[in-house]
Amino acid sequence: MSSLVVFPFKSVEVDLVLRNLTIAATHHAVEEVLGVGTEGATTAIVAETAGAIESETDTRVSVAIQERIGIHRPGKGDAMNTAMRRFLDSSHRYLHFYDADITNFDHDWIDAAESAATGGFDVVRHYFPRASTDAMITWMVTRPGFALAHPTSLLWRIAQPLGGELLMVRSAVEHLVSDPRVAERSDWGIDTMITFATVAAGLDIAEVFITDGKQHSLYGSLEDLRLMVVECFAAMASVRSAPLLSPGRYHVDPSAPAGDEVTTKVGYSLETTLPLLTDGWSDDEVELAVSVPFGHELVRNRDSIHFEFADGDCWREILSGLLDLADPANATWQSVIFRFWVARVLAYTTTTALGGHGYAMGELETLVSDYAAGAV
Ligand code: GDX
Ligand code: MG
Repeated sequence: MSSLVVFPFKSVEVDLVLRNLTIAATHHAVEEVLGVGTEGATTAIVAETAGAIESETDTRVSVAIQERIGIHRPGKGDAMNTAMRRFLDSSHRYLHFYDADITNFDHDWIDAAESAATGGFDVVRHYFPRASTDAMITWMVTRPGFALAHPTSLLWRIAQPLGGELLMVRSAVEHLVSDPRVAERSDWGIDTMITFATVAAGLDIAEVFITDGKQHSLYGSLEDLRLMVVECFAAMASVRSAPLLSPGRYHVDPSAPAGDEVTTKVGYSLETTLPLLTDGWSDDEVELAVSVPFGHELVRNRDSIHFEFADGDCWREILSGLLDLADPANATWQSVIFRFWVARVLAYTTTTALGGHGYAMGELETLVSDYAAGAV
């Protein structure tokens, strides 16, 4: 009985990575801890200190540079795929992944996952309360997209399909490593693809609730999320017609109301986000945008800011249109989808989100279920 805990890291403060490696290494069930970084100074410094943590904790601690495995942008996906291959070369029983920038990581995260895995689940996913204007890719792209494309599946019910905190048993990792769609996804799309592949294979999935939430670096303008929006959309769109086996066992821990820390948190800066809608339109973008439902509304932003049209009903049609036209390698398509998403996030932030945290979360959940119900 032993576990490998992996932290993919890039642009995270060295001390925070070291802190998290050390916490994982002191857990009784953990036999090995691995940081997977990109080539550069941070990885070199973390690697230099790994030996000291190993002696201090009497647990194997090492650092690897991510291999080039996928075909998309080399990113977090290559790091996770590198780790999954290393895990299969070891004899460990469970593989855990955690983001390296979590500032409130502790043994509870590991305990929660281990206990569900011991209870027989193949995949254990952590979920936690999030600010009503956080998780905007999950709420506006991944869950609604899965609801439209796979309405009778478990996919759209998964609370945090992009979550980087999860445990997988050996057979689940073997399955993922053998799936070319997972191996290819070297970018931010990896989380979407892992969610898809584990659900599609009918594995037994549990979602465990972390009451305190995840504290980590937040964003400035929505511009910080441009790549993630495009890559997560591309991953979701790539499996929109893929077949799924019947679902396995599924358990979700009940959630609890979010504390003040979460409910009062602002997800992003409104001021720096507005120009993303109005500035720099090319003729090609206009042409593509107007071929999508409500595209004429979006291109009005060339004259003045305009996002109120992007309510939940309208978003269903826009998202279906964007799924039909998906062309992820095309820069014009990337820009148009990003602008549509910004409009939707702003429309939601200035209406539903103002109703308070509990109300907004309820509305988002209802909207996703309505999309699924309407698509059956
Ligand atoms: N080795 C490696 N290479 N690590 C990376 C890379 C990369 O190219 N890019 C990011 N990371 C690490 C990063 O240092 C952190 O430990 C983790 O991956 C997540 O990245 P972060 O920048 O903290 O992403 P963020 O925005 O917190 O996103 C997380 O939550 C998203 C979500 O649920 O909304 C992350 O798990 C995303 O995959 C997920 O989409
Ligand atoms: Mg983070």
